[in-house]
Amino acid sequence: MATNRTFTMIKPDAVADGNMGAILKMIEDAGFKIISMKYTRLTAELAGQFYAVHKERPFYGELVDYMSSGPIVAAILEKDNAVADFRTLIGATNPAEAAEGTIRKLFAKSIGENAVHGSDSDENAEIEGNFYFSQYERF
Ligand code: IDP
Ligand code: MG
Repeated sequence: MATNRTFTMIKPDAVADGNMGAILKMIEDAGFKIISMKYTRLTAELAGQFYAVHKERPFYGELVDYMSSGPIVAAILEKDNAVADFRTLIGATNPAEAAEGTIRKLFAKSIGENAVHGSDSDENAEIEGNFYFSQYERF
């Protein structure tokens, strides 16, 4: 059964480009409540851990370098059907394939530098939220 939480990151390209506020506004306007939020930066080691599921993929090194290249915003979001509805809001991984009006269509530069992360399952939403936030930071 779908739960009501997902996890997101506003990635380094979007923060560097000054799109943090616009993306948070889109998230709130779409009905997501921000449960936990952190402005932080991953080391390469932490980025490697977060994306360990992709370590055999050819873009893994590039992804780790990019995700540790500057500050990000990490957040836990709440809404009915959160995981699926958030994937709809952000659009396809490759902005060239993302639907009009999605966050990636509006703000992503490329398939790699694609502005936002969204969890792909309830299970990963919980794992990813726990990666960033202690039990005292999850409301
Ligand atoms: P997702 O973020 O839409 O779930 P995934 O396939 O889980 O996409 O890939 C994780 C992240 O890895 C993407 O968001 C993107 O930043 C990066 N990535 C995915 N595919 C490529 C690629 O072909 N080249 C470079 N980076 C990629
Ligand atoms: Mg993914």
